[in-house]
Amino acid sequence: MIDPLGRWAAHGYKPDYAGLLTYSGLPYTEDPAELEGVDVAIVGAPTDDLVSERPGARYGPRAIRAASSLAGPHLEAGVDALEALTVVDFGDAAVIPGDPVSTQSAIAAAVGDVVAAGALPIVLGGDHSIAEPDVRAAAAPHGPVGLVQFDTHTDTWPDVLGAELSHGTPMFRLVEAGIVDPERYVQIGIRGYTHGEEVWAWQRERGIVTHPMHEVRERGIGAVVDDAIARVGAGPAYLSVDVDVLDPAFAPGTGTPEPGGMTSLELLAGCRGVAAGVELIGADVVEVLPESVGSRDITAQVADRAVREILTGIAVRRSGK
Ligand SMILES: [Mn+2]
Repeated sequence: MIDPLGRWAAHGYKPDYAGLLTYSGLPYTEDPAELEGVDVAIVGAPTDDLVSERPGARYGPRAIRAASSLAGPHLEAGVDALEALTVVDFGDAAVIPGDPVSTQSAIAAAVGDVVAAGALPIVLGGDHSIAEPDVRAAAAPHGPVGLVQFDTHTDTWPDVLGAELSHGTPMFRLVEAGIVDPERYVQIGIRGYTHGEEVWAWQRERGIVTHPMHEVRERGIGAVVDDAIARVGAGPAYLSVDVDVLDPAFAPGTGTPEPGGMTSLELLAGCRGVAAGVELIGADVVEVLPESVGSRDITAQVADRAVREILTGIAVRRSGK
């Protein structure tokens, strides 16, 4: 285990911009044997080989690490997740650019190491295709799992222009493979002009619940998240956060931006609510394009805070508060 505090150890913290870059300055390891006793491990999945529109999500994990804030108590929740939980940065999966099949295997292997150690993986994307190996590995000990997805798009197309491996298809593939239980699968924030009746028909037949963005606008994020938690119910569940659920004003750097989305406040409250309300077995935050026009670290900052809210929700749930 490498302690990034390094030469600043005597001070108890280091300048944010100096020293080894890890998530929130957490200890770093790539050795699965060092995951013993760890509650949560951060895993990077830097790949964007399977996008249908703008590339650049391969730079997401580094940007999120660089934007990550230091440990400290959550003002509203009253817990310091990084104090309450043992969290480490497990580094990046050994992605192979141009070989998405090998990349997916590498992501599943890294997430599998975390799961085998009894820790909970939080995966930094990467485009949304990484959800397939993430959920597959996280669900392996459990059988079919629940899923809460914050997203503009359902990502339940059978193919995109004939391509079955795509960031538009992971949720279709996970349901069809029996890894996600469609009756415990809830989507929040869906909008835009891309979903045809064939998508809704496939989802309806399987009992997938959608809370579109206009419902979030009308009822508020709290009511929608309460419904999602009730629908997922007891039993293991995964949380997948596509930052394109945010309005591009809050997340300009993403692969398929769609105006009319959530504010940062709504998404952050939603992430904490879901993580505190369901039996979480893993999470990912995807589609951060830090090099996109107008993005720089704005999108990475909100992605980092989404991770922190998930960690806070986990800490709240485990504290029994
Ligand atoms: Mn998506």
